[in-house]
Amino acid sequence: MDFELTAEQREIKALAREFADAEIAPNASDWDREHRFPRELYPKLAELGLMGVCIPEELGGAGADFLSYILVLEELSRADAGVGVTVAVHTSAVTLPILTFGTDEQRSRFVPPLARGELIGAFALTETEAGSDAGSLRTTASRDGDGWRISGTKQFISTAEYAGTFLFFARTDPDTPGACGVSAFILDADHVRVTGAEEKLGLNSSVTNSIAVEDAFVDGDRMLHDEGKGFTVAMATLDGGRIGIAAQALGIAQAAFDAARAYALERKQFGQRIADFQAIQWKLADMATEIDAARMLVYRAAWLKQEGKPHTEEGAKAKLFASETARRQTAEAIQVFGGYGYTKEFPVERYYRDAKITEIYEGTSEIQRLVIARSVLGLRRQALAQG
Ligand code: COS
Repeated sequence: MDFELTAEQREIKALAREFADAEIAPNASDWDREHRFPRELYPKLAELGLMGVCIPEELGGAGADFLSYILVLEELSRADAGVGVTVAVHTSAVTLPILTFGTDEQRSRFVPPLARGELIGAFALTETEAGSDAGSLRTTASRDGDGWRISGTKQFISTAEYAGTFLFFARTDPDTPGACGVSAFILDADHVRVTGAEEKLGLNSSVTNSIAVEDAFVDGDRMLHDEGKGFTVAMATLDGGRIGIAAQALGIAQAAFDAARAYALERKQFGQRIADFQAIQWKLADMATEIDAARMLVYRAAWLKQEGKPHTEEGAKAKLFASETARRQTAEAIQVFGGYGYTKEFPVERYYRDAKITEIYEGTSEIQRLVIARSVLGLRRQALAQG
C-alpha cells in the first residue's frame, strides 16, 4: 500500500491550487453575490489542460490519471465549488462516458472539443418526475428513417445554458417501462432550448437550467452505446461522477477547516487566542480527522476506478461520507467564527450553503445508502423492494 502521490499527481495538484488561489478564490465571493457564471475562466482552465485532465493526449486531453483529475476537482472546489461542479459534470458526466462507450468515430468527433474546453458538456438525465427514480424518465426518442426524433423536458441540468454538447437520455422503447427502454444520445446546443434557470441556496457561480428538446432530429450515429443501454451508461457514469462530487465536498470541507483554523489562531477572547481553548481545539481536531477520513475514501475510490476495478460501492461510500462531512464541518466552521461566521464578511457561510448540494445531486445520500446496502447485502432491486 502506497499513500504517496506520484510526482505527476503532485505537480497537477500544485498547478490547480496555484491557479485556484490566483484566479478563482479572490473572485469567489463576488461571483456568489452576483450569481455570476465566470464564462471567461474556462478557456484559462482549458489552456492548463484542466478541462480534460484524465483524457488521453491524442484526444485533446492532458493524459493524466483519474486520481489527478480528482485532485484538481478538490483544489478548484476549495476555491469555488461552483467552478468545481462545472468541471466535474463536464468531465465525469459527459467527456468520460463518450470516451468509454463511444465508437471510434464518436470518440474522435466529440471528445477533443470537450477535452480542449472549446465546448462545455452537460448531462441531461433528470426530469420533473424522474429524480432518484431516474429509470422512469418520459422523454421520448422515436425512429425516423436512419435517425431519431427526440422530444421532452429535463430539469436541474448543470451548465445547460453554456453547454455545446449534451449527454441526453430518452426512452426509445415506449412499451418497456423503467430502465430497460432508455437510450443515451449525444446532442448539440442547437437541439436544445433552455427554458429556465433555478435560483439556488448556493453554488451561485454555476448555472442549473431546465431545458426542452422539441421534435429534434438526430442521425443514428448520435446514439451512445446500444439501443436500450442508456440506463447502464447513466449508472456507470454516475459511479465515476459521484467520486468527483465527493472530491468537491472534500474541497469545500478543507476550505472551511483552513478558514476556521486561521481564525482560531488569530481571534482573541478572554485575553487569549480562541485556539487556546479546549472547546475550539476539539472542534478543529474532529474537523481535521473527519476530513482526512473522507479524503482516504475519495482517493481510494478514484484509485479503484483508474485501475479498472469495481468502484460502485466505494464511490457511493466516498460521496456519502464526504458530503455529510462537508455539511457538518462547514457548520462547525461557522461556529468557530461565531457571529462573524454568519455574515458575508467571511467565506464560511458560502461554504455552508455550497456544501448542502453535495448531499443531493448525482444521487442523494439516501440513494448512496441504497447502493451501498445492495452491494454489502448482495441484493438486487426486487429483493430490497420485497423487504
Ligand atoms: N453500473 C452499470 N449498470 C448498472 C449500475 C451500475 N452501477 N447500476 C444499475 N445498472 C444497470 C443494471 O444492471 C440494470 O441493467 P440490466 O437490467 O440490463 O441488468 C439496470 O441498470 C437497472 O438497474 P436497477 O434495477 O438497479 O435500477 P433501479 O431502477 O432500481 O435504480 C438506482 C437504481 C436507484 C441506484 C438508480 O436509479 C439511481 O442511481 N438513482 C439516482 C439517480 C441519480 O443519481 N440522479 C442524479 C442525476 S445527476 S444530478
